Order: sequence, then C-alpha cells, then structure tokens
Amino acid sequence: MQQRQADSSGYMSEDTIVSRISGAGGAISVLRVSGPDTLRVVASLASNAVDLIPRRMERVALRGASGAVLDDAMIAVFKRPHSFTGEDAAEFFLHGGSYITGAVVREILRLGVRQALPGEFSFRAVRNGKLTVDQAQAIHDLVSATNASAHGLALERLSGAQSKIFFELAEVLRNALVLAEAGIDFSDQDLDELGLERLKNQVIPVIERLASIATSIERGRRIQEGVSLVVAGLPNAGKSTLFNELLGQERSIISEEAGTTRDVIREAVRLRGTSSVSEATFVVHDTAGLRETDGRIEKQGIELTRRAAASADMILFVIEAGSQATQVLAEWENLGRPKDRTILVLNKIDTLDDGPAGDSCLKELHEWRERTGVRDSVPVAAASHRGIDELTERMILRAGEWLDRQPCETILTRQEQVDAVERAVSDLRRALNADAHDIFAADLRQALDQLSFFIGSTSADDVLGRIFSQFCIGK
Ligand SMILES: Nc1nc2c(ncn2[C@@H]2O[C@H](COP(=O)(O)OP(=O)(O)O)[C@@H](O)[C@H]2O)c(=O)[nH]1
Ligand SMILES: [Mg+2]
Repeated sequence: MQQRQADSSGYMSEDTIVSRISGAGGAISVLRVSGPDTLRVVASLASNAVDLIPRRMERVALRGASGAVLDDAMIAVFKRPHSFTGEDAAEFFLHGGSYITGAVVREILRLGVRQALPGEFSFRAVRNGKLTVDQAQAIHDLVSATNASAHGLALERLSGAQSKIFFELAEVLRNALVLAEAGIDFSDQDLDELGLERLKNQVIPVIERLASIATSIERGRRIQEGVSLVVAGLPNAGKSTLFNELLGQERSIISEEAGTTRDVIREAVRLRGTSSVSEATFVVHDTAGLRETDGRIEKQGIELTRRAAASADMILFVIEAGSQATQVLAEWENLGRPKDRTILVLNKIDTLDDGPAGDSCLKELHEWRERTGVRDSVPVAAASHRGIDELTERMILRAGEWLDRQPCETILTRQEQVDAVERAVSDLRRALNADAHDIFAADLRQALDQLSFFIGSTSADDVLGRIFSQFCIGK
C-alpha cells in the first residue's frame, strides 16, 4: 500500500489529513479527517450516509474497498469554516480496539489522505484564524493542568480572556500606527497630532505594561508546573520520611544509616488543604543530608542539594528534635540562610521526653525560629504522619502568595509567550529612537506582528482601512 507522506511544504500543505484524536484504549476510538477531500472520504466509507447534517452525530456502516463492513460507527461531519480546523472535517467514533482503528485508518489512507503531523490540526486551526497560537498552546496547558489554578488559567486563555489586554495594547499601537502612516504622507504639513514625539508618548505606557506582563512567567510556571519545594537538612533528620509522607508513597529510601540519599529525587504532587487556594501542585525534591564529609559521591550529592535549595521556591528545613544547634546552624549558614523561603520542620517530636504535646516542643520551636530568623515552623513526627496535615496547610498557604490571582489577570505560562512579548518590547523601544515617521511605523508594525501570537494577524489592509475610516485626510 502506498502511504502518502507530507510533501516538502509540511505543515503548510493544504491536503487532507487523518489522525486518531482519542487516547489508546477505552470503549470508543475517535478519528479526525480534515481537509478538502473529507466529504469524498466520508461518502466512500459510509455509502449509506446520504444528506448528513453538519455537526450532528449519525450512525453509519463503514465499509472498506472490498465492501466488507469495518464497523458500525457514529460520524459527525463539519463544513468549513465551522470546524475545529476551519476546514471540511469529519470525526469517526469507532468501537475501541486497535484492530478496528487500524483498519479504518488504512482505508482512509488508501483514499489518498495523509497521516497528520503532530499538532497539525491545531496548526490548521491557527492558519485558518480559528485559534491564535496562544489559544492553541492553551489547549495543551489545559490537558496537562494538574491543579485548579492551572486549569482556570488555561480556560481563560482558551476563551480569549487572557489576551484581552493584548487587544487593548494593540489597539493603542494601531492608532499610533495610523497616525504615523498619515504623518509620512503629510510630513510637509504642520499637523500637531501627527508629531513624532506625541506618537512616541502613546507607545511608552504600552512598553511598560508589556514589560510587566513578561515578568508574570515566574508565577505562571508555578501555577502550570508547580511550586518547587526542596526538603533539606542534616543526615537522618527524616527528610526522606517526610518526602514520602508528602507524596503518599514510598518513593525515597528511608534508613537509619546517615548518607543514604545521595541524589536529588524529584516528584510532582498535588496537595489539598482548606485555605483560600485549597490546593497546589508542588514539585518536591528529596536531597542528600548536609554535613562535612570525605565521601566523594556524598559530596557531589550535597553540592546538588545546595544548588537545588538555591533555586527552590520553598525549602522545608528539617531538624531532628533535640539536635545540637552548632552543626545545624553551620549547614543553615552554608545554604545561605534562605529564611524568607523556608518553613522549619521540627521532626521526631515523638522522641521528646515530655511527648509531642509537651512544653519542650514549643520551647524548641521557639529557639529555632530565633536562631534562624524563619517565621514559619511546624512540629511533626513524619514516621507516624503526625503534623503532616498542618505542614501541608502551611505550604499551601505560602504557595497561595504565588497561585492566587485576579480573574482575567494576565499570567504567562510559556517561554514562547515571553519571547513574543519581549520581542514586541524591543521593537517598541527601537520605535522610541526613530527619527522619522516611516521608521517609527515600521517598528510599530513589527511589534504588532509579535503580538499576533496572542491576537491573530494584523494585515496591511487592516491599517489601510483605518486610515480611510478614522482619519480625515481630505482636509
Ligand atoms: N522516632 C522517629 N523516627 C523517625 C521519624 N522520622 C524518621 N525517623 C527515622 O529516622 C531515620 C532517618 O530517616 P530518613 O527519612 O532516612 O532521614 P534522612 O536521612 O533525613 O532522609 C530512619 O530510621 C527513620 O525511621 C519520626 O518522626 N520519629
Ligand atoms: Mg534521605
């Protein structure tokens, strides 16, 4: 069988493509066909399907070239531009199972359709103006969201609420562009509103706003991927025990032998609490215990711990109840005393003479807060899960500082978004240095092009249309 490959134009081609769009396994398997030949493919496979009403499910018998029935299936056809891709498209809902899916796909390929490239349906949706690039990526964020904040943010991106600010800023730029274009043609006339300095002043607040949006990626990453949390402390403090308790699984080896954990072990977990942001995703890192050592591998492990702690959003500094202060404080010093990012965890409080509820526990907590300057401290007995819920609550509360956001507050979650915003900012900064209207206009047009990532395309016609509709040139 001859399988068609994507031609050299790859994503830019306008042929008909097919791909499974549901995950493997399950009772139903969904295929999507998109492109100009779609209706021919449907007619060929489902000969009993006449007068299909678009966007309505119909039951059809799918037949191969030999006339044999492949499946008793459901189908929905979509006429352009009213489909996900903006092209003629069809979705086949087959009985699950790799044999049926494979047989129907082979049949579709035999009809001259090509296997879709990764993300090609979304690409076509963007090309046909059904989605912006940003919205296409939002679908990915939505699917990979692991917590309510990430889910809410991705939904806002998909609905366009996240890009509202970009439409507003682009509007300011387009208006300045219209005036600049007019300034090119009427530079011999002394028209006040076309003065270059005046136009530049309109651009300055746009630059400031974009630059501030670019910094939201820090929060966006924490929302989308999780708050990075490092469990650190001296050997045998109970870091691995605590790590496993947070994860709810035996992920890290626990041992009374000091120096057991030598690598940084990393695991994402969504934790629930009862505070304002009632859940948060954490990327938790278990680390090698901090101490002076001659062991080469252990030394490397400790170096990794320090690096992980340096870049962590949050640190759980685990101290064994009854520890000598000097050694603990020396390692706290070595970490660079990150007091604002740290929650102190006093572990093994079950071993205190007067028990976990006794005064010595409170006294010790107080002393460690004084010595380290850390404001948050939680007593736990990790091995028996005691205090873990309180600790989780505290962690989520702290994470809330990053995860809480106003509805529709623009937060970037991906580097591509930051790149687009930063390129726009640099185009606009260049525009501020322009010494002629046409150079200024060219820089603005480039900046608008960058913002099309969020708002779709701006064509030259668009600008021309505005010149004639908004600006009274004939005076
Ligand atoms: N009594 C008591 N022992 C604990 C507690 N948490 C951990 N341990 C013990 O302390 C030892 C070291 O624990 P581990 O988690 O491997 O410490 P790490 O070196 O900091 O990772 C093990 O024998 C644990 O069973 C606790 O809350 N109470
Ligand atoms: Mg350990």
